[in-house]
Amino acid sequence: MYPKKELAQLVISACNQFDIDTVVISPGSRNAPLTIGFTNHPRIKTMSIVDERCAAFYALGIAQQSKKPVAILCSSGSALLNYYPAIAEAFYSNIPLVVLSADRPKHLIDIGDGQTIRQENVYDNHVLFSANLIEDASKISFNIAELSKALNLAISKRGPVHINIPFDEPLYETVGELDAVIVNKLKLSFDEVALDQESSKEKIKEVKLCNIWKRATKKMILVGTNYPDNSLQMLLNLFQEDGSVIILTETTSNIASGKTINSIDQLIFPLLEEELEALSPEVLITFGGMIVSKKIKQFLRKQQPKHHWHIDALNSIDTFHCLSEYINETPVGFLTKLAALPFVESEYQQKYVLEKEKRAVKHDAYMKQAPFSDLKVFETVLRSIPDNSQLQLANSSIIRYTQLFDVNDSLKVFCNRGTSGIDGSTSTAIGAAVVEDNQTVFITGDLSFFYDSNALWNAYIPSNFRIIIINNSGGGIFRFIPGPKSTNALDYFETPHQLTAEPLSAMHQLSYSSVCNVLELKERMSDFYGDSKQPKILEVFTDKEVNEKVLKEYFNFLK
Ligand SMILES: Cc1ncc(C[n+]2csc(CCOP(=O)(O)OP(=O)(O)O)c2C)c(N)n1
Repeated sequence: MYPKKELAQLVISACNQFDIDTVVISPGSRNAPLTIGFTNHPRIKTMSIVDERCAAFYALGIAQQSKKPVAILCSSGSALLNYYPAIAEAFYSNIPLVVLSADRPKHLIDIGDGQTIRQENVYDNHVLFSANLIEDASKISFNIAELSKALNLAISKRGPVHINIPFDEPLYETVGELDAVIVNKLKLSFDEVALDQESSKEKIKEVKLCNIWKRATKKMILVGTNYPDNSLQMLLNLFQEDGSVIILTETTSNIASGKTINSIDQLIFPLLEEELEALSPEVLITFGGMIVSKKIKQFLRKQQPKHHWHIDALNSIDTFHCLSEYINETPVGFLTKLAALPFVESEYQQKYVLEKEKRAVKHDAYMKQAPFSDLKVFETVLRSIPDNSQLQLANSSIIRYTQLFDVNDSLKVFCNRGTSGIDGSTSTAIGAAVVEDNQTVFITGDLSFFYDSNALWNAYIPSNFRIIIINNSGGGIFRFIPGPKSTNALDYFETPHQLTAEPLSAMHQLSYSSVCNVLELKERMSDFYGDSKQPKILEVFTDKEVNEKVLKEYFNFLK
């Protein structure tokens, strides 16, 4: 059964043509023609999620892992505005999300019809393209061109696109098959367009850059959010043999630790101004997505390197206000050229490695006697995660605490750092778990968890999915960042509460347990990851005042 509407048939066929095989649908009537068509299409898998904000983050999680575009479909009105947080995240994290919003035809907008808003171009600041289709048989070529442009961009430029689709009533008329004429017309026009394979816009001044690289004795490679990648790992291993190169990574860089500096804050925090100066690079290479560490941003914005080259096949960003070259290539492509150059004698790397070793000794000494607190919980929890799991992290102190530890190299780690929101981490983690063969473990703070609690209103959560909530009765981050505590309005930052996840777990039929000391935690971790009929939640209660004291003491101890 397919919708009778030609426009709906076009959209469905276009998605199929571009190999979109997953559509997450939120209920409504205006989108009925597409709901009917997608749910009946043999090559398209559909899922139903009521809350559009959760639906969009869930789809984002699927696309994050499958690296393929995922479509989300909703009704008209405020429904599509609830997609916006995930669209912004997709925009800044380079995740292909195809937003399909059903609309009323133009003549029914702003005349007092229900569930109607101005939908055209509504996400314009954060999408790669807004296609505004028209339901009119004479506009078929226009609609095909718009669809083609939108879908091409989502795939080639990796990001969100919006396709707004107005439907007049009737909405529920159906036919037995998709119209072969429409499908063929569409196929022919798409064949002509052919996938827009990103052509290198700018030829890099290779010789010049290689000469700078060969001469420099202080070179830093800083990696942001990045997918696990064996070829890249092998290249970075080569650079570790060059004394003039130091590699700085974050947990979300998914690079094995070795000689890299993988706890940037831990390393930088105790350093004095002049020590930092000695460690500042002459050449800085960056690649990957967002960087979490505020300390490295402060450091490199102050001690600006003479040369900053950012490598990215899609976008250029000038995080440290001193970008000198944008290298429009893949990191593996460009680094392969540099790796072929001779190593340069220098003590630069060694200086970093010595600092790293000092911190590691202090870290271990502190952790041995650290009382039960968020910091201690992270040590225990991170050690417990089974090899090869996918680890999804929420914002904000969750990712920051994790960065203080050596995380098992076999884990794949992800966090919504595009916009660093606390509004969709659980939904994203569930989406990511659905397409992950191994177990997915999600660690979240309490505010983030309760914020996105509708994420659990989801019929597809795999039974091996695990949620660990660190419940410190509020936004713990606000006790650490400078500012909130100096005001008389801390409650408005931290937002203290007494909620627990137990009633929610019962409502959504998840297995629940809680702990409030280290012995219980260790004991619970021992059978937490094994097979189970239901996904599990473990809620770890910690004391915010102890957390604050312990983390401050920890950083002072590192000095
Ligand atoms: C949608 C959104 N609203 C507000 C914020 C600002 N914010 C950042 S962290 C945070 C508190 C998070 O608290 P919790 O999830 O309990 O984690 P904790 O800091 O305790 O680890 C808030 C409100 C945000 N990042 N995203």
